[in-house]
Amino acid sequence: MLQVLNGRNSMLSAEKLDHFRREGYVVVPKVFDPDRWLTALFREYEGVLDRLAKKLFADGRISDTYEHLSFLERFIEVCAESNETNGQHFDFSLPQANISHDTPMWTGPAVFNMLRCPELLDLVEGFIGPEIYSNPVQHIRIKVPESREPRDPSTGALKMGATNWHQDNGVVTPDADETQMLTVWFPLRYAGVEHGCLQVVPRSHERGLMAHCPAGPGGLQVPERVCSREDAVALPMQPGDVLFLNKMTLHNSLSNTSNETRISFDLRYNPIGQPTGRGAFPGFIARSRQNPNSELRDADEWSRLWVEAREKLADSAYDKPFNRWSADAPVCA
Ligand SMILES: O=C(O)CCC(=O)C(=O)O
Ligand SMILES: [Fe+2]
Repeated sequence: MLQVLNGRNSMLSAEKLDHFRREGYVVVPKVFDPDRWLTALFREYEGVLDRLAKKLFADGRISDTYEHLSFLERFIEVCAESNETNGQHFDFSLPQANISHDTPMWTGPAVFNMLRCPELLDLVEGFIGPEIYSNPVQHIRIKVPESREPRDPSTGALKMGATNWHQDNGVVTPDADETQMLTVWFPLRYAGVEHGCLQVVPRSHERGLMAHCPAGPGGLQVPERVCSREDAVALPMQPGDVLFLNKMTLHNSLSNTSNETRISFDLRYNPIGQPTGRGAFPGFIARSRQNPNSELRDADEWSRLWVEAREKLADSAYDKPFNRWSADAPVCA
């Protein structure tokens, strides 16, 4: 049985919605046409990487610009040789600390279009209703094979590595605890178990917010004794497939043991008017049936909002915490 939204045949069947409610997550296959939507994205990212490689080469950080390689292979070589993860150059968000006027980011039109992809929003509408705000807790994650991944020269630790076990409600500020935040994750290339796809603990969303402990560079982790991951399910996905996650569902990613780069988007949406949990960053109205004119349709304006946020944060020595957790909590000992 299909729910018909906006005259379009949404792929959110009653069965899928039911799975989401019961299990705390659902993967919907073939939501959007990967050729149409992802080609435009890769074109932008190729430009970003080309400029980055040329700059690193000019600065003597790499011995070759690796122009002859495809985007994902070139990215591996540039990261391995520069010993930098370089992810911030591609991200459509800012870091949570040390923001300066020239902190890199990429808020190009193809990214903005992806955030507003009608096929995607049709499904989002099935979960949170037709008044949809694009929450600024969002990232592109480009994870090179661990065998080539940059490491901290003093500790030898991977600079990025697998994502720790967490709930997305745990990574936002408490003002968003009542927000109906929906996580939307999708790969831009096939993400199998060997590439480090996502894993979820089914039904963990019923357990409420769990204690998180600071772990790794800027990361958070729910300790094993707080919630077992024995029942975790790995979710290999094809480009065009989309995972929807409840904000309380415990999840992580596997390590990338393959020799290919894992590349994904994680986005969040919430009903218009609810706190995003990252108030220093700009969101926008992605869809409003009540007031269509309030929708942001201008990619340049979106990009300008991010630049404005960066200027403000760089100027203000922003020192408010981005999450509520402390390493001193007894549960983290
Ligand atoms: O892509 C990853 O490795 C982690 C993504 C994640 O935690 C999320 O989308 O909420
Ligand atoms: Fe997450």
